[in-house]
Amino acid sequence: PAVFDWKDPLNAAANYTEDELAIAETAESYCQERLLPRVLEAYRKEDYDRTILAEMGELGLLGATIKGYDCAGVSSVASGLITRAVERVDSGYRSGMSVQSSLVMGGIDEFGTEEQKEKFLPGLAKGKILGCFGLTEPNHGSDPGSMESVAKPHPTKDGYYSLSGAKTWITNSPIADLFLVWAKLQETGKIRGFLVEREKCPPGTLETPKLDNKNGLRASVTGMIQMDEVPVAKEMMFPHVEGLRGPFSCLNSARYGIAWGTIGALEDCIARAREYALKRKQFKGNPIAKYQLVQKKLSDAVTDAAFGIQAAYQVGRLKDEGKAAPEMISMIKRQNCDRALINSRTLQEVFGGNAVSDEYHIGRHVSNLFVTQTYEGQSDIHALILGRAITGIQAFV
Ligand code: TGC
Ligand code: FAD
Repeated sequence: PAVFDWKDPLNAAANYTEDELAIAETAESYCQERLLPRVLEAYRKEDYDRTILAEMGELGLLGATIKGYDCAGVSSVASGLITRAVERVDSGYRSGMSVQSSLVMGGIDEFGTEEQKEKFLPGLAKGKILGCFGLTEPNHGSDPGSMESVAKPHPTKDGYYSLSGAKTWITNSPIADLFLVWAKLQETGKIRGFLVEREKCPPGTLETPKLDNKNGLRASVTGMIQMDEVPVAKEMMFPHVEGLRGPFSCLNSARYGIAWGTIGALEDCIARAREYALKRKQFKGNPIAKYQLVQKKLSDAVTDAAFGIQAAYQVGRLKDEGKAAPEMISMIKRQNCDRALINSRTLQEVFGGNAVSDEYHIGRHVSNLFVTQTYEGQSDIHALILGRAITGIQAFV
């Protein structure tokens, strides 16, 4: 007879291939055994351990959908399962991985020259080179098309551009070796992608100050990229993509991953709240799990998590067939981030005063999930992307 499993209510596991199940198992074991024991200290000290990316690289978890260049070449569903496993522990750990895998490696794989791919992808795949993605600027977040960063012909070095401008809220920037920076080419006014290597920047041209004292995503390092006439060889520009299509194509993969990941975080909240509700007794020795109001909170969260996984799965299969429209990704990114945030916040109530202690983990997920709802297109921006597709009318400006 069919059995209901609260951990996988719609039996999503039946959809996955043997390979996908094995990859999910590897990722889950690594995350629970190696990441979970580190997360509280990392979060308290706002400290990201860069060896995590090397460990993930060893397991083939970075840039996992890329074929060749020492990458695993797995399906989009498998990469979603990896992301979900990592974010079950912490959204910040998933963030560090997403930037490396989807935004930097994905960008190079899609738009880089063969030389750029051979030079950077194998090192990025092993976590030996650490990447970051600079799109957002202090004055331009939701509207990156208005960016001010500029690439001019270098005044003294032939064959080089000179990059100037500032990027902010950049995951991994303070410790990154390689910067995928988006700036407008002065000659054309069009946005182009540039690969900037920290070690090649003359002193004083590139600064990456850390943004301290965040109240979310503290296990991930975030900073600025300040560029003052950084010399970049012309062959370090992506040759064939111009305009916002470049950065947004990278974002399609990262946003897809966030749709899986945030459900992983919600699933962790569910498991912890369920366990707590079964153990905690109030009023005549009853476990609080006996009370209807508590059961409803769990039912809502379990339902949203199950629907979220099914939707992400569907888009993953379409992605591999080349049939995933960006609006589908906006839909699952927005819905899963919003539902994960709302449900985790409601489940926080189940823990009573103990929710305030970080050892119960729930407060950390709630704070992190606010960030996931904000970056890679805030939820209202994704609503407007969907609204434009539904009505044909642009609402941004
Ligand atoms: P719009 O007119 O819509 O488009 C301009 C050009 O871009 C193309 N395009 C896309 N191409 C591929 N995939 C997509 N999803 C695309 N969306 C748009 C479009 O076809 C067009 O191409 P072309 O060739 O005709 O020029 O541009 P717009 O300026 O009106 O865009 C508006 C809007 C709001 C949709 C867009 O600006 C937006 O999505 N804003 C949100 C900004 C955002 O997501 N920033 C993310 C920064 S990176 C980050 O947060 C990383 S956090 C990572 C972590 O730590 O995990
Ligand atoms: P704003 O654009 O100022 O938006 C503020 C509010 O106004 C939002 O609610 C927004 O929805 C709303 N709003 C704006 N315009 C409209 C409109 N037309 N209609 C209705 N509502 C609107 N960026 C990178 O490039 N790389 C990274 O690695 C990266 N990592 C990040 C890590 C963290 C921890 C954080 C917090 C951010 C990161 N970001 C990164 C930046 C992130 O993508 C931006 O914060 C996000 O795109 C929103 O931009 P903003 O903060 O400038 O908000």
